[in-house]
Amino acid sequence: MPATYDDLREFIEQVEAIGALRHIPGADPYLEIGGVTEVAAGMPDCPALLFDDIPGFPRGFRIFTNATVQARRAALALGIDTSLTPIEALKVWKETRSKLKPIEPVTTTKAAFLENSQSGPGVDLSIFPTPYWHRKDGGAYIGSGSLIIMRDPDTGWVNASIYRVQVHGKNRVTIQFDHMGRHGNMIAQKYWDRGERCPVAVVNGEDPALFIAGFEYLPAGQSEYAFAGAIKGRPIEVCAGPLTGLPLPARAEIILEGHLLPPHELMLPEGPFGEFTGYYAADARPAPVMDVEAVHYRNNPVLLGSPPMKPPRFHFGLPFRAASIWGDLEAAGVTDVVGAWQHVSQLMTVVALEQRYAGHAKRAGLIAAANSYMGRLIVIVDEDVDPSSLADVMWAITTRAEPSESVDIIRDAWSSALDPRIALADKARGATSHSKMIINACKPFAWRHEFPPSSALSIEEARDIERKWHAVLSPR
Ligand SMILES: Cc1cc2nc3c(=O)[nH]c(=O)nc-3n(C[C@H](O)[C@H](O)[C@H](O)COP(=O)(O)O)c2cc1C
Ligand SMILES: [Mn+2]
Repeated sequence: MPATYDDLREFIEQVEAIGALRHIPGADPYLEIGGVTEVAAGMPDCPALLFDDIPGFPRGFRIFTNATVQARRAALALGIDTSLTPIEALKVWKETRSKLKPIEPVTTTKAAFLENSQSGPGVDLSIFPTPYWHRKDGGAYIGSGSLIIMRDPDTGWVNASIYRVQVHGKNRVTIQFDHMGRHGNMIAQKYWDRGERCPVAVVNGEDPALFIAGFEYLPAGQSEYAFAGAIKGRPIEVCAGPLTGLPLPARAEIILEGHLLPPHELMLPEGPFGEFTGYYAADARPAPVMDVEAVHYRNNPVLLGSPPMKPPRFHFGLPFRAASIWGDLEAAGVTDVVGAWQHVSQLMTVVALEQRYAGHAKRAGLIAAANSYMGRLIVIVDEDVDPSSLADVMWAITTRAEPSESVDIIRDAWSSALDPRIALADKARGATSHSKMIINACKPFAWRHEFPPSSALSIEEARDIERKWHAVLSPR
């Protein structure tokens, strides 16, 4: 069943309907909204939060956070059955994702975001509550989960992915590209190379299918809009922005239009900004500047806020990158994989498989390690271990792995300048790789049948007991 919401507001209603929304009046955008978001994301049920009555701003100018930080709401956003366990839901997503057919957006001239507009000298971003998320941040960020829209001047390809957006005064923002290979940077560079400014739009308060699409690694030339359409099983409606002509999601909440200035004209110090590792890996650095020349917003606009937080809190309660790795393993011909997961906000990858031949587990481990961005720890477990349960995984490591035999270290592997454990001097000379540890926590292949049997219930047995004895074990 595909996702049924048409915009962020309808998603918020669906979150409310499953009892997962909390209304928070009166919180201050300076650190308090960020603080409440972080505390709530650390609670067992990680509720979603809708902030209103924000001091200094009109009632109705709202901020929505923790949208998809919990597994059930990540499933809701994808239109996956919310009664599935997290690992079952991820499996459904892995299978759906491999078969998704892009659905191109359709154009409309009726856009909700045109209800209110500012332009030229009338642009004033200070009318929106803009959180200062973490204490050591370099400023307020209107874009923590916002889509950046640009069009390739040669091919017409429209890219729509997430880069953070810091506010610098009433009509200026910076956009941060982690590296030069970000599609937004590649497109902007084409304009800059011709001595032109790059038309750009920042979409704040997009629906969660767009939010998820904006995070996917899609090949250059493919549009995140079409991927979001595929998630929903119907096209995203877009409307040409009055200033840039860029296609913009018609039902988005707050949209900034303008131009990204060539770096030789102006750059501004950006950040620092609390990162998903739970650290500030870099100080303020120069970033491209967007002159905001028009702003459009719906009545009572809702900003979608998704600040990075200390692990295990993460933007997505289902580890989507683990679904990609699971798909990569299958594509590489590794059979019998029964599950994949990531813990510690993507920094640890676990693959579960049913060992069929000597070296099978290591084969999976090497592929998973190669594709684990910034992840130092990769663990392979047998099929009876639930990779989504850190407790189960640690049980396997401490009982089935022998450190002197079961650990491999891979050097000079994929990380990033955000890695807190890479020395600043190394980063400065571009040495941002790190080492990865693969732990084979499977029963030793050669004597797996003689390995002491587990005394625990199987996953199915435990599930049957829970079903039968539910009323006694969890009385309402
Ligand atoms: C909430 C959130 C914030 C992100 N912030 C940034 C950012 O500031 N800079 C960046 O380069 N990537 C950021 N990313 C990662 C990119 O969105 C992601 O890698 C995406 O696939 C890049 O798309 P592209 O290939 O079209 O450039 C963020 C992702 C999420 C979910
Ligand atoms: Mn892209």
